[in-house]
Order: sequence, then structure tokens, then C-alpha cells
Amino acid sequence: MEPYATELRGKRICLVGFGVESAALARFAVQEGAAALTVTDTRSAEQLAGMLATVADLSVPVRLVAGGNPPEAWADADVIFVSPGITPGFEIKIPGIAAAAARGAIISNHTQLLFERCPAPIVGITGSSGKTTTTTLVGAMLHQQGGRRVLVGGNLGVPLINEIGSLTPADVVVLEISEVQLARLTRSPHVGAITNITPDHFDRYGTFERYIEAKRRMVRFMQPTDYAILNAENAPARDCANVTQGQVLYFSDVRPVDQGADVTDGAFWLRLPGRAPVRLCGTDETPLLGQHNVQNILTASLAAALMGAEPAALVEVIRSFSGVQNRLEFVRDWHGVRFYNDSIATSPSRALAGLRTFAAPILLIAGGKNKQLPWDELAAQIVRRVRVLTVMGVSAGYIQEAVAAARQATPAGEVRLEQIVPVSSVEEATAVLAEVAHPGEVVLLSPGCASHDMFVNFEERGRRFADAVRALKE
Ligand code: UMA
Repeated sequence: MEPYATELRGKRICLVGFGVESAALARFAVQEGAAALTVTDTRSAEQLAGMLATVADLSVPVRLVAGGNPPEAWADADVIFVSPGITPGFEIKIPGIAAAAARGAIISNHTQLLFERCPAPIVGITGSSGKTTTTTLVGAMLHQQGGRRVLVGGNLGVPLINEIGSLTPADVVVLEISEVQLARLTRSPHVGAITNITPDHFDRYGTFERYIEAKRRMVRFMQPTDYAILNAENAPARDCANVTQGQVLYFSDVRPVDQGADVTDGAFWLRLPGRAPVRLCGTDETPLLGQHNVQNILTASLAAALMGAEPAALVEVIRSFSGVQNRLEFVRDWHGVRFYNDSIATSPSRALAGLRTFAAPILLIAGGKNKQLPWDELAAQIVRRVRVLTVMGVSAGYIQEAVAAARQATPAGEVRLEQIVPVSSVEEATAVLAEVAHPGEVVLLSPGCASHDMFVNFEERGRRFADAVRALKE
């Protein structure tokens, strides 16, 4: 048998960062015959007790180095797996790991190992926004088609390494891949889609060009039998065609494409190479809101069709799929006021997409931890589309300044914004906006910032908003 690129049998493994991917890798490594396992995490042993419990049944004991990531944790390791949170840019920011690589240790991560070992074709989806919805849609379309095993996972929270032993080349794996997971990847999927590339994560990459470079890996290592699905209307994504040997297919929500998927005369169209164009259904037949979801549907339809899903299966899912939690999720109609949870909007460009979804006046909850991204475009739209703005978190002051500047630059007749209210919690924001909302208006949590200053993650932020909305008295 061919030796694996990353052999684990008899090896000493170190897992740097003890999150869900490391827990999955620990189990996999033991199954593969690893000789020793060390995990190291900056969190304390107490904080890691829950994670440790998930690997307590392994036949190889897990040595824990908690409260830091000191080099002694991997001093004798043959293979070092690094968690996504530790590879924010291209370089791993822990110098001792580079030294271990220099002495011959293999440095890898969950996504890379999955690509090395997975016997089934992989459909990978990345992009600055739309990843999770598109990935979920592709999975639903392939399930709807039936006839093969379909696994859906990746950045949306499900590490799949322990599933690959039961997979065959007849199955299919659908993976959401973040740029952090892409940053060290040296393989591309069989079908790889880039929904869009917009300024995000400047704090990690320093420049937009480096961020684009990470995303390009989705298609960079493709063979001519692979497929790259690119957004024709987004230059950084479209230009990825220049770095791939895969067959390039485009999608566009505004004009017909030669090969790919598009919107023509108000309907979704599929134009696969060597096949007659197919009209799927009207764009008004999906319960999903927003132009970005039109793009997500085009991407997903194309990816699923390339993996063998027939138009009938695509249409069934387009007509019935009503969205993913925290992504413009409809929460409640309360006295004619509609409440939407878009907690996933952790950057200004995502919040902008959320705002553009609604024609009705918006009451917006924004703020959180700023990722050093420009707010001017979003601020200009807030002034025009939002009637009442609440701001929270460490970036509240920054947002107020950006909005004040945008208001000065906007002709008076175009200003809708009446009031900015600083608040100290998402519950307070919900109460304040419920008080002043008129029937027909939309209350939207679309913060444009990361959540970590006030919440464990964006899911908790969304859940607390939805709970507060459901608790509003009739
Ligand atoms: N840690 C250290 N040293 C450091 C930094 C972190 O020890 O210098 C520790 C942390 O204390 C933590 C551990 O590393 O206990 C691992 O955390 P992690 O979040 O890096 O890893 P996982 O729990 O395995 O989660 C990862 C992804 N995390 C990140 O990308 C930061 C999850 O995406 C993903 O769902 C999961 O793998 C399954 O693939 C989260 C995310 O925020 C949701 N993704 C970003 C996004 O979607 O925008 C990219």
C-alpha cells in the first residue's frame, strides 16, 4: 500500500489548540495507531475539562499542557496538528513550531489530513459570505437526489475526519472551508466554489491581497478534470480563473453566462458544458430573502448539478429551503414588526448584504468587536435605510463616528436615520427597538462586527436576540 503523506501509525502526535477539530483528530490518530498524544491549549485545565472528557475513552492517554502553548509540548512530536485559530494568516504565529518543522516534524491540520485521506470526491465551498448557506444547500440538493451517501461538514462546525473510514469513492463530501483552513492546504477539491471575496479579516491578513491568496487555494491545485465555480460579478473571485487548471464555470445573478448558472428573465438557469440550458424555476419561488441568496442558490445548483443532481432535485430544494440559523433568519412577526436574526454578519460587507435585503425601514442592532475593517460604505447605507440604530460593544463609538460622517455627506432628502441609541446588551437593544418600531418595519440584528467582546460566539449572540424577541409580550 502507498504510504500516507501524513503517516500516524507509531507516531508521536501533538495537537496545538484543543477545539472540536483537535478532539476529532485525537480520536482518529489513536485509531490509526498513534504512539503518543499531547494536546496544548492557552486555556486552563479547568476550562478544558469538558473537552478532555470527550477523549477520556481513548486507549492512548492524552497528555495535557494547559495555560499556554510552550515548545516543550511538541518537543518530541513527529506530527503537529495546528488548530484554525492558531493560523490566522499564512504563518503560524508560534515560533517554536517553525523550529519543529526545521527538525523534520510534519506540520498539518484537520482539513489537510481530510483531503489527504478522503476516498470520496470533495465539494468545497468558500467565500467571504454565503459559505454556510451554500454548503447546506448543496448537501440538501444531493440528499434530495439520493442514491449515494452525502456528508456535510467543515467550518460550519462538523469535523469529518472520523467518518472517512466508512466512505467510498461513490460517496460525496460537501465541505465549508474557511480561509484559515485553506491557508495551509496543498490540495483542491474536485468541485470548488468561491462565492465572493470581499474585504474581511484584515486583522488576520494585513492586506486584501494576502486574504485573496488564501482563498485562491480552493482552485489552485485542481486538475483538468476538476471544476472551479466562480462569481462572474466579483473581480477577486472571477480572477481565480487565472490560477487554476480546473474547468471554470461562472455564475451571475445579473447577466447570462456561457457556461455555468445565471438569472435570466427572473428565473434560475443552469448551463452545463455539453448540455442544453435548463430553466430551473423563478427567483421568486425561493423562501430565501436577498440578492446574496440568489447567488448562493446559483452556486449551490451548479455544484450539486456537477455532482449529478438532476434539475428536479435542485428545484425541490430551491422551493423548500428556508434558511440557516443566524443568517437572515426570520424570528417573529410582533404587531406587524418583523424581527430578523443575521448574527453571522460579522463584517461590514455582510451587514450591508443584510440591509440591502429589505425595502422596508430598518431598525438595526450593530456593534461588537471591530475587525479593523472600513465602515464608510455600510455607514452610508445605514443613514439611508435605517430609521433607528442601536450600537453596542467595544466598537460602538467607532460606528457612531462613521455614521455621523456619512450623515454629513448625505443630501438631507436622502437621510432616513432619526436616532442612534447606545445600548449595553442585545436584550436592551431589542427592548428599545420594540418600543419605537412601527408596523411594517423590520428589526434586524446584523452587527457588522465579531461577537467576542460580549458573547462566546455569534451563535450565542443570535440565540440571545431570538430569545429576547420571543419573550416580547403580546
Ligand atoms: N488556542 C490556543 N492557542 C492560540 C489560539 C487558540 O491554544 O494561540 C486554542 C483555543 O483556546 C481553543 C483551541 O485553540 O481552545 C481551538 O480553537 P479553534 O477555534 O481554533 O478550533 P476548533 O474548535 O477546532 O474550531 C475550528 C474553527 N475555528 C476557527 O476557525 C477559529 C471553527 O470555525 C470550525 O467550525 C471548526 O474548526 C470545525 O471545522 C469557527 C469560526 O469562527 C466557527 N470560523 C471562522 C469563520 O467562520 O469566519 C473562520
